[in-house]
Amino acid sequence: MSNIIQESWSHDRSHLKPRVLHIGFGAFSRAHTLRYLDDALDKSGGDFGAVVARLNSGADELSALDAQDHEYLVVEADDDEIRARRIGCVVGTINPGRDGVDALPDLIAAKDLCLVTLTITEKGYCLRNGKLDAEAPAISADLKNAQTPRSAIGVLVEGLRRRREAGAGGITLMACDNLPENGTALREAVVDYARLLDSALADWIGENVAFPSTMVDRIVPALDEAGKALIAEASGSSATIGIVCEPFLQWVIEDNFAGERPDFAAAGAMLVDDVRPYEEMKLRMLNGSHSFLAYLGALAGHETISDCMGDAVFRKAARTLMMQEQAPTLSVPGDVDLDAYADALIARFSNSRLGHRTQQIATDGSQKLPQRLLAPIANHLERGEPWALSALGVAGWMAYLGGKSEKGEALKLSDPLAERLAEIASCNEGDDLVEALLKLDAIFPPALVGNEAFVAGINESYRAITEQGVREAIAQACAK
Ligand code: NAI
Ligand code: CS2
Repeated sequence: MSNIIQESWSHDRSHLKPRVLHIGFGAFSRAHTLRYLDDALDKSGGDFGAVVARLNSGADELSALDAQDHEYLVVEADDDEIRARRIGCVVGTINPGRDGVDALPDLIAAKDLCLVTLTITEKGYCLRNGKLDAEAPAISADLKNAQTPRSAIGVLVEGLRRRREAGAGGITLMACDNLPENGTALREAVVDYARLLDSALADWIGENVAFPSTMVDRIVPALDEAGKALIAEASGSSATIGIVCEPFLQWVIEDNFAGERPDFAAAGAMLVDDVRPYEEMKLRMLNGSHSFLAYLGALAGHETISDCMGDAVFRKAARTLMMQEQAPTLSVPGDVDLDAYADALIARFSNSRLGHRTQQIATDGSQKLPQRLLAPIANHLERGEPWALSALGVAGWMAYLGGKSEKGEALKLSDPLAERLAEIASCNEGDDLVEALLKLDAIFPPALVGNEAFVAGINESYRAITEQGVREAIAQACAK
């Protein structure tokens, strides 16, 4: 039996009102966004209770949370220590299937609501090359039924329409997903969508709604059986709702709000004028390395990120990728030590309590590759610097689409473009496969694909993986 340190909120729950709405109550927000909110209430007070929502699924779990008076447990674990923290900032739940399609837009229109936070995954923003994809099925369906929306963007805009009509004033919509300039991306999606319906509404949003960008960080794997057992052990009940995550957490928020907000700074969040340097550092060094390890690790038969860290070839490659191919593309504030950051990432990746599956991180590659691996490659091509490991990461994604590890295990493909990707992977091999995938301009910017060195580099890496095997290909790329 582990020695689990027990902690709980200390704020007065009876003061809380529905002031914050979180859309996308999945693994991450429980351990990060709401964890910060709970801590902000402890440190600084306020009446900022959160209503948590899921759009399309999860009604049963939300009802179970209602039955537990909205309390849940965050278990922060590494190989040295386990802390179980009870969270008390949630005051309600919404699921449109359970509560009706008006529940979310009506809450967004409520005068007391001052902040909407979102963790709806990269694909939830329905973007194509940084702009709203008006042809995405969820968006085109909502544009035809704007007052009964199902997509996140449709719900937000319908809520803002009602808010404007109610004269309830401005509000802040805060994206907390791993997208570059996520606030700008959310604003583009919301304003573009609104403009297709009503240009006066789009103008009102432009003037009254704030969209701060954020860099969010905490490794929170999907809950597995070991995690459930840990939560049961920490709480004494197998019914307790909870999540397991690493101890580390970080939040950098653009200081751009439309009105009141919880005192996130009191809980340790950094409020800054420009999030981009922090976000690029995290998206490239952490997430870029994660994706590299996910595709190549899964191909080599490694089940988790900590398994990859236990393999000297992968461990060395991750550190080399971070410092030789990702750090040189960054421009960070003077007090940020990238060497120390890389060391900390390797230690975080080595946390064997998390069981963070390579195949989980491998999901939605079409949404992740551009910011994680392709942007730094473009930077290297411009500067004439080496990018062999980044190339191997991209080629690893291509090889992963084949659906089998080197040990013959099935590799799951989960991606909004899955059908198209699987079709390409089943009809092509070798250079033809690479060529067919590079034609997907929703992933690969034409300027990059028009660069001969890029195409040659990806081809060479793909051949290295298929001819020499993943580990040998990595070892050779590290030596370049
Ligand atoms: P999850 O799978 O537990 O939850 C995903 C949430 O997004 C669910 O509430 C789901 O209903 C919603 N969702 C999925 N597709 C959607 C769509 N098309 N439209 C609207 N909502 C949709 O995943 P988790 O771990 O909570 O991660 C969610 C996002 O949070 C990630 O994609 C990432 O951008 C961000 N994040 C996650 C971290 C992690 O370690 N888990 C760390 C940092 C950021
Ligand atoms: C991961 C991230 O699933 C993924 O793609 O790279 O969710 C990662 O765990 C977080 O960004 C860590 O903050």
